Amino acid sequence: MLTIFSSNHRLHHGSELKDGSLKPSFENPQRADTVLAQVRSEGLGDIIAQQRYDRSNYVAAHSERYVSFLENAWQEWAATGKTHDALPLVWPVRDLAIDQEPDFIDGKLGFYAMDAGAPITPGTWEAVRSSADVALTGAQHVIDGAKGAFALCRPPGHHAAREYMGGYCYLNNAAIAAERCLSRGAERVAILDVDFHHGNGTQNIFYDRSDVLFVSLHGDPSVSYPYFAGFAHETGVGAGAGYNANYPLPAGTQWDTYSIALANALRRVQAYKPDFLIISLGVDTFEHDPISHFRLTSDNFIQMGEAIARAAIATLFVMEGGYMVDEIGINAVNTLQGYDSLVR
Ligand code: Q9C
Ligand code: ZN
Repeated sequence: MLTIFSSNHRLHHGSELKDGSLKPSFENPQRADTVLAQVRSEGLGDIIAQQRYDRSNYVAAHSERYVSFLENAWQEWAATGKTHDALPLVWPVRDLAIDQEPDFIDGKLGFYAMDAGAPITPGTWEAVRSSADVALTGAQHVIDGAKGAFALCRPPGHHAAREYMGGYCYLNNAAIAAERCLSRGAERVAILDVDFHHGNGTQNIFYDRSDVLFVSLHGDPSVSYPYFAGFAHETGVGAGAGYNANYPLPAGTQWDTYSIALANALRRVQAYKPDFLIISLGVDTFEHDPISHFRLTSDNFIQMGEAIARAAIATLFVMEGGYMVDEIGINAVNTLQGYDSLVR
């Protein structure tokens, strides 16, 4: 299958709070470069650069003012004399005011973030928009008739909601790709999120809509990030009622349990009869992932790709998480090879 990649991802290398101090983020440039190297060494298929897309494609899944915030945040932060990563330190929880955007950058950072896990650095916006462009280029390939494509996105996107960043995510690449499919004639798009963490951002964007089905397998949010979304009772609202399906699974989940939930999720996807399937492909379900708690093996990712292929829907794979840098390439490409082995 075709891989779409942007070297602009290297412009984003931020930090995160860990054990009481700022350390280089687990979400680092080596991740995407390792996946790319594995795509090459395995001969998965051609590798192409992203096309440039207009910002209206981002606004399709986000709000105008949020996209403007992302575009301008570093300049506003740097104008205060700061040179280190921009991170929020105050959030409008519960009864605090959310009716107006703050004027000052410190307030804006909290207004547009769910956590302190999405640092803004000088190169963040260029990397973020390029990552979305990678997903859009991949979407265009399946729209044009490809049975599969791999958008090697970095930074990831599935924690980014219509109006907030978090969890290493800024623009929601999978959601932006889904909107592109709909704007080019698709009637229904399904997004299956297999990242270890619940895709709260994607759920948020499509929660009240029936034209995008969101299905997610993830660590039980009562004990795993993002903690405040991903429960089984979250099934959608209004026109979206019944078009959101969460499969929270306990810490320590192995393939025997995971594969049953995956089969149920795929049955759900097939019953929806989507024109396209988008996989939010996080491989942080790996047994040795440093921040997650499932126990999938590298071979299990081949089985995952085969199971997805049996659904027989044109599929765009969008890279999300996976933090065991040594194996992220093997596990991501195993999934894609499993898919390709049954789709021709
Ligand atoms: N000390 C994705 O996989 N918290 N995001 C981790 C680690 C945030 C993960 C805490 C995890 C976000 C795309
Ligand atoms: Zn994750």
